[in-house]
Amino acid sequence: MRSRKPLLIVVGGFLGSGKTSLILCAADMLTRRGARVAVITNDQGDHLVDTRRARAQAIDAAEVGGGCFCCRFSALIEAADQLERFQPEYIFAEPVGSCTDVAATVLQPLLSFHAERFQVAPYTVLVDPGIAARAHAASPSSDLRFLFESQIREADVVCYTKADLYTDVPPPVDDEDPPLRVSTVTGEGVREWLTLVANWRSPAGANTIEIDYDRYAAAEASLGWLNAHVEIDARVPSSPSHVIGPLLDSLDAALARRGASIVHLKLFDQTQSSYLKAAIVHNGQQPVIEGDLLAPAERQHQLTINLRAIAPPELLRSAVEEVLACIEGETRVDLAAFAPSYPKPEKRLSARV
Ligand SMILES: Nc1nc2c(ncn2[C@@H]2O[C@H](COP(=O)(O)OP(=O)(O)O)[C@@H](O)[C@H]2O)c(=O)[nH]1
Ligand SMILES: [Mg+2]
Repeated sequence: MRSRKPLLIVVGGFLGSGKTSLILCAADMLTRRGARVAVITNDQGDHLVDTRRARAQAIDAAEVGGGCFCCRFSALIEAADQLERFQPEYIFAEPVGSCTDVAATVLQPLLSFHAERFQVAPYTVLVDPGIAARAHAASPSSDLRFLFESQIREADVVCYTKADLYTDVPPPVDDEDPPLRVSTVTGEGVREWLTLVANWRSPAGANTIEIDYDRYAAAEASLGWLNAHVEIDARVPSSPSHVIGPLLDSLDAALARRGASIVHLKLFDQTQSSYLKAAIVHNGQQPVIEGDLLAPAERQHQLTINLRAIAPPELLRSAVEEVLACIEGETRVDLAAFAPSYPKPEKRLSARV
């Protein structure tokens, strides 16, 4: 029997800031200590790389597709219900990276209507210093900069990611605390972050913000979104790296040719015996690979593509269809390309003073 309510830890931050990586690293740490951990992933569409990644790591995962947690709050609660059978002690929840106003539309409703079911951890927002530098270099009137800064304003805990890549310590967010820095490559700061959120004694979700929804909607709508699931019956047996490597390179090139700025491109290939994931967070980046590079060659592949870019959705569709047409073998493609719709939260509550 579980002795206490599960701790629900919501981890937000911009697309590609490192949310899934931190959650899975922390989940691994907790699992090794004998804790039961589950994850709720979230996206505007279906076929999520993040869910496949969690399950590949043997972590119980449920997903909320078709809209952010804010707009699908009841689906978030249903996802937690589904996970109940695993009796998790920790549930990590990752809102879509283009989402803001999470404190008022997720944390506050959780505290007001579901406090008997969950302990609610402080709202952590992750900041990739590289993305932050690009956001700050953008014009103050840029919608994406506005989105990025709104996310930080509503955090209880701001945490800088990829400390292995960015060795300069960022300046303190306020006068008191040095900012928290984590790396899922070296493990730096992950235990400290977990200790902080698990022992938080102040009210969670306290920094609800006032936000112009028209501007928020415009920022989200400037992004093109594409999710695809592709069943491949390859003409000759191929390893996942032989499927994903050339595909990512040609997709990067096809998008650059069309003038599309990649915000996050993730490819995940699952075969009978293994998986491989490759991702980039801007055009021309050296891909970050996870999984089994030496996996055996097989004919059957289940490929998932999640692409977010500053470009119209139809342009993303044409780039992806162009590269998929070059796969040697039979393919069955289920693809959706769209721009996120106007955010309409199910519930919205400001923090009580
Ligand atoms: N070097 C390095 N790369 C990281 C780290 N955390 C995440 N990444 C990479 O950054 C990219 C985005 O990470 P992801 O967790 O998918 O971001 P999310 O979109 O916020 O969930 C992926 O390619 C990760 O491998 C880190 O601590 N160090
Ligand atoms: Mg993610």
